[in-house]
Amino acid sequence: MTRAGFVALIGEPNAGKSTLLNRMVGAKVSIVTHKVQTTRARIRGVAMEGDSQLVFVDTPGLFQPRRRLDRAMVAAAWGGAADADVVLLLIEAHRGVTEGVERILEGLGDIGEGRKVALAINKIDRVPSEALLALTKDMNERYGFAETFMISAEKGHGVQALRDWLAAELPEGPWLYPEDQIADLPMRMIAAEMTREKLTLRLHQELPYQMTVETESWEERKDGSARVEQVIYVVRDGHKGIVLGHKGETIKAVSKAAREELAEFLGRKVHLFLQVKVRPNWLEEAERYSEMGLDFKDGA
Ligand SMILES: Nc1nc2c(ncn2[C@@H]2O[C@H](COP(=O)(O)OP(=O)(O)OP(=O)(O)O)[C@@H](O)[C@H]2O)c(=O)[nH]1
Ligand SMILES: [Mg+2]
Repeated sequence: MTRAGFVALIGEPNAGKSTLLNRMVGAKVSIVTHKVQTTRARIRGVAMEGDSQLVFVDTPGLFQPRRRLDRAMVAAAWGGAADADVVLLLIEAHRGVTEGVERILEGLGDIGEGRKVALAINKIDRVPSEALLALTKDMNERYGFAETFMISAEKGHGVQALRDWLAAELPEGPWLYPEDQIADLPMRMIAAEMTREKLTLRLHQELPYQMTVETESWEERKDGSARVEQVIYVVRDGHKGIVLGHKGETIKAVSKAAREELAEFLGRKVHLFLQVKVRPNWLEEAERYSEMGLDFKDGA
């Protein structure tokens, strides 16, 4: 008998949700940075475990939203939890029960009805194991988790046990995706995310949050390579200068890193062309949100 279902990964920004999704899938389908609020929309990755097909749903981090984009991201995250068969809450071992975690636990009250909610204490490589028992106890006194796992998404510790448990929890039924599919995200969006990751890693302070990347054209060429054109939207002239960098050095380095990653992902040659456009109001434009896979009205 086969099983299949959705596992939503929720948690504060930076908890390691995208790192865990990539590890489960065995490929990098969701971008990862050391900065908070990296993931902006729901990203599905597919993993097989025995006869079970686990569809992991990576979500934006849950935090107190201020701007329109924040609200749309948080709505997408809770929406992912509400649609899932199993919800997995990730917290960071070294940070413990933060105010942000407390707020998420309040929010879980409603979502928890009719679905299993499990806890994953992530980044256990950063704390001594004695600390984990106290944290497990504290969290389980606050919420009735079906199970608690101690993992390191980055190093892989504890991940197989989590996988086995999830595979057994999913409802019986036919698989939802072809067995060899690893992501449910258009290639042009994966490509735009790769460029956004490289930019985020290189740019400082607020800039990554005020920037978005879209794939404008994708052409398959006769020689088997792909020609990809992307636009980086920023809100100010000054930001454009920063993204370009001295003598265009920054954008050149970003373009090279993104092109190499995309070529490796596709297993063929890629020609990547980046253009920076100043668009003071992109954070208020419905079209930008739909390109990211977000609901504009949720950000109202
Ligand atoms: N030490 C350690 N670092 C980790 C682990 N898992 C993730 N990280 C790091 O934590 C940072 C955030 O990881 P992400 O996977 O981007 O976190 P996220 O929860 O998806 O973050 P948002 O998309 O912003 O909500 C990155 O620098 C990761 O390398 C872990 O098990 N141990
Ligand atoms: Mg993420």
